[in-house]
Amino acid sequence: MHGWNGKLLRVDLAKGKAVAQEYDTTLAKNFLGGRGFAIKILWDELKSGIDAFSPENKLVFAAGPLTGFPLPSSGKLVVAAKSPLTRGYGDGNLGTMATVQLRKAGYDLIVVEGRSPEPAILRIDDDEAELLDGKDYWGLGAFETEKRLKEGHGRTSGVLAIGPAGENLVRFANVVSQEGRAGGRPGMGAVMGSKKLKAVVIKGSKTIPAADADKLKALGKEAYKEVLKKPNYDFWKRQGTMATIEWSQESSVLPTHNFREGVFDEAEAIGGFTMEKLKVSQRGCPQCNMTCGIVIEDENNLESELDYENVAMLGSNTGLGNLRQVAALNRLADDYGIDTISLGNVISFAMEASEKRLIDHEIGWGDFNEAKALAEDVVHRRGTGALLADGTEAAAQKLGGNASNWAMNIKGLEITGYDCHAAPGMALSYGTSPIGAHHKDAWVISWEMRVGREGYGEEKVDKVIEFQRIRGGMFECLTTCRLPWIEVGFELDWYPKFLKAATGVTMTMEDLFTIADRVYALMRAFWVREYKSRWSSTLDGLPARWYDEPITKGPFKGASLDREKYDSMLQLYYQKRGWDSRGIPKTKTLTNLGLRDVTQELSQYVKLTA
Ligand code: PTT
Ligand code: SF4
Repeated sequence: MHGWNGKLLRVDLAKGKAVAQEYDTTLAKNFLGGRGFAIKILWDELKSGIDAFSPENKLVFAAGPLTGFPLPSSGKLVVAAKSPLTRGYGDGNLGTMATVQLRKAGYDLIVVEGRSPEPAILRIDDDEAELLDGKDYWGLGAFETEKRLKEGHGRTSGVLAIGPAGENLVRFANVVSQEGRAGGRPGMGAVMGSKKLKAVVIKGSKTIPAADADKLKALGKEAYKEVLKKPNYDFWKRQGTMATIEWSQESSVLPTHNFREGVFDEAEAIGGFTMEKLKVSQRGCPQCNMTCGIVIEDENNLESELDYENVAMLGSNTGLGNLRQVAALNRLADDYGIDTISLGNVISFAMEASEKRLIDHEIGWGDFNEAKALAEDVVHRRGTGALLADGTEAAAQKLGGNASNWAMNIKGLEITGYDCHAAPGMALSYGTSPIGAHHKDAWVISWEMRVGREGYGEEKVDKVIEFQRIRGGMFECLTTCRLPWIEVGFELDWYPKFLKAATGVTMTMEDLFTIADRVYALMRAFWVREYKSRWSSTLDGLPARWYDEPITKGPFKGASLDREKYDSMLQLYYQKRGWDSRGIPKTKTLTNLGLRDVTQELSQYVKLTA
């Protein structure tokens, strides 16, 4: 094989063993890498209905066929498992040196199974892989863990770590690297914690085999130059994703006060231009010349790397209009290893519950000190924090009444930074995202603002599917960053060329989209296998707030979504995907995608439509 190393590292934590295994070329060609590898392994190897925190769950770290080569923004890694938050398929994507080192060590992925009796560190150094005692690291933040591991194993090592949130099984704990790269929103850090795996430290020194190394090198050189030439490049380097704050405010989609509103009175104070004045440095993922991690000093004069989602969810959505305070919450989340998006959601949920006097805890909108104390309590599962550590869906069930109407999640995963009262296309994107509410698969909102936001027409369904194929399929399987394409206009047709030079395999965009559809059908099958007869199209529905509580401010005052029209859009989406009216892939669809074996297993749990 070229491009792919053709090898995975299987780690059995209970036995304390790590074994290299070769994998089949059909896995590479049919599933490509990253998310594709992860879902295929989780589908094949997990039993239906296991507890996500049991040793039977498996944690997959998967790179792709372009990872580690000198190609634009190719230093990314997918981390996946059955999610403890949603109880469905969960994954995330982070930029990290660990992914480059993994590929240079000769592997494309790591599959971690079982549970270690004591805290452990997985060390990989080319062909050597061993489990080290992690007791001295347990309880440390992700930053200190990485620092110490690099001191012990070399500064160029790649490190993936969890913080106390993962150790304490907070259901939205994630995996952290490089003090500001974090991934695995649906609790991948908690799965790592349940396995008592504190960190992975990787060093590799091999050359990744390319089909045409000279061609790949030349293409990479040309591609990096092309990125630099793009007209939006300079502005991107100034503000990165943070420019979205002003855009969201102008578009009336900036989540505010637990998604009650789409405009925030203090948006300017947390926006991209304010951030520019506070900027102290800039960081990024390996292999990238668009480095978008912009660092400011927080309330305590400590460095914090900001992104749009972090600031929208910890800022406007909680009513906090002070960027250095938002940065302090963001830093706390990175060091403790907890997802900023869900953290912002649970804090704003608590603020609303407090306002409605449903909890015995006083916390007002924009109260930084209370928000910080609550975040600490979530991480350590104390008091109201314990209620919130399982996510808004579980918290709303415990509160009862109509709390689930304003618990802002879909399938249990908290909604990311776009209010959809007046954005039905984006709402469909959230509803059909394969991991629960996330914008990563189909960020159609910017397109939707241009074509007319009121409509529920077919073109919106088509756009959601098109974006899911490109972003959720192609980029997540190639495991490269999608931002060069979406943010500066780096053309998509580079990717089949990179793939050909790396692997020798010719794939058209259509071929890549077929892989994307296969991966989507399998992710959906995974959810259905977990939910069984409880699966229905209502799981792709939206929180009642977006239908029943119109926004009261800004240019879209009075707007809310129409439930019937949303449901019709959803049915059209299913038809176009070849899924039935419950949102379950039909036998014919699965068979056409080469997933006949999936129909056999799935039909044990639900009746499939021909
Ligand atoms: C992603 C989600 C996002 S999406 C953000 S900011 W964004 C939040 N970042 C967090 C963080 O930081 N710390 C933390 N403790 N929790 C966080 N949770 C949130 O996680 C990130 C960039 C960004 S910044 C985005 S959009 C793009 N995402 C990509 C993706 O998903 N796939 C892909 N092929 N390329 C992408 N490129 C961009 O990467 P999840 P990162 Mg992230 C600190 O994890 O679970 O996927 O959720 O990885 O290395 O930090 O880069 O405005
Ligand atoms: Fe990482 Fe940003 Fe570069 Fe993407 S553009 S690879 S998120 S630094």
